[in-house]
Amino acid sequence: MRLFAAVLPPAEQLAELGHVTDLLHRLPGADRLRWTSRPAWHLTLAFMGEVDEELLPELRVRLARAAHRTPPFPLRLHGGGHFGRRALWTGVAGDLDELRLLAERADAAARRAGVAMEEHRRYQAHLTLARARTDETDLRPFLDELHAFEGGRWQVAELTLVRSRLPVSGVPGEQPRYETLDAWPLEGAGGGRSAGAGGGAAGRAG
Ligand code: 2AM
Repeated sequence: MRLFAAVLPPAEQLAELGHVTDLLHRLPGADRLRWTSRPAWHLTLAFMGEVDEELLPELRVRLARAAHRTPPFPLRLHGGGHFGRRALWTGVAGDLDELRLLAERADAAARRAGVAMEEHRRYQAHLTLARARTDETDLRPFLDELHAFEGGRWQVAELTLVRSRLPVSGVPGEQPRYETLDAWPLEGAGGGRSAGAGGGAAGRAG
């Protein structure tokens, strides 16, 4: 099954983002983008791809441990950005060090559970809002609108394991469906940056 670890923003923050995307949807050219839908909005910590079901018990144990080590931390949705000429996203602000550590711990947890993770890329926290169908779409008006976006702060309190089911219908533009498999509370006491998979340990593990 196709899995990833994520932080799911609370309903209030998703509603705020919904107001912004309502504005974005009205901009010229919006129909040339494929928009992600609110139930699918998430911040990926670690993308695992296809994971053998046999690995799940060990993966759960290790993700629980990653959550146990990490203290709750503040985050807010913030601004916007793009990957290449096609992917439009909103970013985050707040305790980005703790977010990055949680991402590294989730990555290390998966590797140690036996998941063949891709090469470790620089972690860029983002929530994908839309993807352009071609390189010709001008993303600037959307980025301009997102520029001033500041979502309300929340306390990240959970690490979530999500299953992604890719569309099988062949209908163009159909989105994957996401299902929460499990979630673990962040329980670290704080000041935990020396505990566990800090700075690059994820790259060495496995
Ligand atoms: P994206 O939003 O930038 O596409 C589920 O696919 C989640 O995992 C998405 O948030 C996706 O990021 C992220 N992800 C990271 N690496 C991926 C990969 N190689 N293939 C698919 N999704 C990936």
